[in-house]
Amino acid sequence: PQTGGDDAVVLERRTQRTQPPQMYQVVLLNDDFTPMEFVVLVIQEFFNKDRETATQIMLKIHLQGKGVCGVFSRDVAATKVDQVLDAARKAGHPLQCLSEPVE
Ligand code: NFA
Repeated sequence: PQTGGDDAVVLERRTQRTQPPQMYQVVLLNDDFTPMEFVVLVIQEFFNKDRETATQIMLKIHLQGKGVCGVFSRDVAATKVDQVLDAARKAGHPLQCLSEPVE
């Protein structure tokens, strides 16, 4: 915008490109009770992973405490979290899932 001949401001605006939207990683957390098989099925179902990839992600969560299942726009990430928590609750498992901004 015109700011009355303030060159510093004009240069700033000309080089500031529109940023891509913030992305969110959906993370599953380890616990001592949720069966491994349930976690694998959840990762396959809601994150569209094949069984081998889902198993690798599950084992990473089991061994390291948490693991990223996918990266999405904010709305899609929130929906994934809801879907996972709903499935876990219905199955009676304490599996926890959250989303967090990437970087
Ligand atoms: N730690 C769980 C078990 O030993 C498996 C698990 C993995 C749970 C990943 C939650 C997330 N049954």
